[in-house]
Amino acid sequence: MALKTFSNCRIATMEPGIGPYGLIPDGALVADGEVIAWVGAQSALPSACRHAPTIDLDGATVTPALIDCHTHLIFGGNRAQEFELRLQGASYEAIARQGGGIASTMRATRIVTEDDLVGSALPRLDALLGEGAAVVEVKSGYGLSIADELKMLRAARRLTEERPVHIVTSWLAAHAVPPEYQGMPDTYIDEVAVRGLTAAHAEGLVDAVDGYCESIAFTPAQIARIFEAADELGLPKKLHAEQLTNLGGAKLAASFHALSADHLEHLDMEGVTAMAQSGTVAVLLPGAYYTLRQSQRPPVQALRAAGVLMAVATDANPGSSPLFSLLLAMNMACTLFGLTAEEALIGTTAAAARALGLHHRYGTLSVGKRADLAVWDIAHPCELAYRLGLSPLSMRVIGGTVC
Ligand code: DI6
Ligand code: FE
Repeated sequence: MALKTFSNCRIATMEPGIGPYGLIPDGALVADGEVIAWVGAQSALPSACRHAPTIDLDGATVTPALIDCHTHLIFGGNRAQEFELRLQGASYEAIARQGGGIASTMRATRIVTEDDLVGSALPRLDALLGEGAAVVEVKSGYGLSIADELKMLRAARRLTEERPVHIVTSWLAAHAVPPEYQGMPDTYIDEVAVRGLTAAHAEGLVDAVDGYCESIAFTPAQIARIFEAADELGLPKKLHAEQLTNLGGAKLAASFHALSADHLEHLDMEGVTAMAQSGTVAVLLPGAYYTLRQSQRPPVQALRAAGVLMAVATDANPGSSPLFSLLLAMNMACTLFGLTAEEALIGTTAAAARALGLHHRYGTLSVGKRADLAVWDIAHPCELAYRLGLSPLSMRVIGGTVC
């Protein structure tokens, strides 16, 4: 046993059933190697743990390390020029239809190497880790050929060789129709999205399968084909749904028992009910809503009333959400979407873990889960969603080890 005690702290366990934030005001936590062996009131610390090496946290606040459950961290180039065009009045959809948008990042991603993709993603990853993240989901979707999609996911996997982080990969070949398949979206789904999935899965590159169900991307029928392929391989599913229009994507995702449906600004009651019944997590992405200056907000009150778990993520990408701060995403989820500060923290911990199917090991602080901690120089966990542009992180602990 390699016990290590973290003492003298306020612990937001995020465990349900023990009050707001699952808070233990005068707490201690014991890690046995990578796993939590004990957590509770400092006064109740078992005597066997009192002699373990101890890190005195001096009254700091401890939360589960944060989880960004929706990012596009791997990409070439940037789209600052499209930002300027949008400021002059061009719409996101119009830019996409004129060959910009995802197609523009596709061109910039195809011409760079796997090494380049790793190198350019590291500063973005470091921004997330610097605010206490330990798990980051990363999607493909800017290669749009089998070789380039595989290149993206190989680069995503390599991030774990460079930093202490758990990376979850999603196969998002169904993101846009590349120019060589223009007018032939169904052929693209068969020849690239489905065939490439089999190849990527065989190489161990895929943890989940995602799609972009949208008027400027793919229809529910096309998404269903890639989801059927995911089912055959036993892979979990997620979906970009109801962001700009309502195509019934969330309902489709729920019918496949998807882990999550993401965005959801245009979600209707039928979709809410379907998600509640299937236990599909609603991933809210306020960075995209903000960047695209949308006006319709996701139906947070209806989701809450139906008992749909809400996660919050950055959607970090070069076009619709150049946001690399989970704390700011939490603040936006409160200010723009009406989440409570506690819901925002659930959104980047317990709910985010569930949106990735990792809730058995991540997302709350209880015995048997990973000793992945964020230690904050704050007096109460509600402060995490409160400030803009100032990270109070003082320590990150990954698998019981101080980073
Ligand atoms: N996530 C996505 O995948 C798309 N929108 C979103 O919020 C497209 C991202 C992009 O413009 O590159
Ligand atoms: Fe996205």
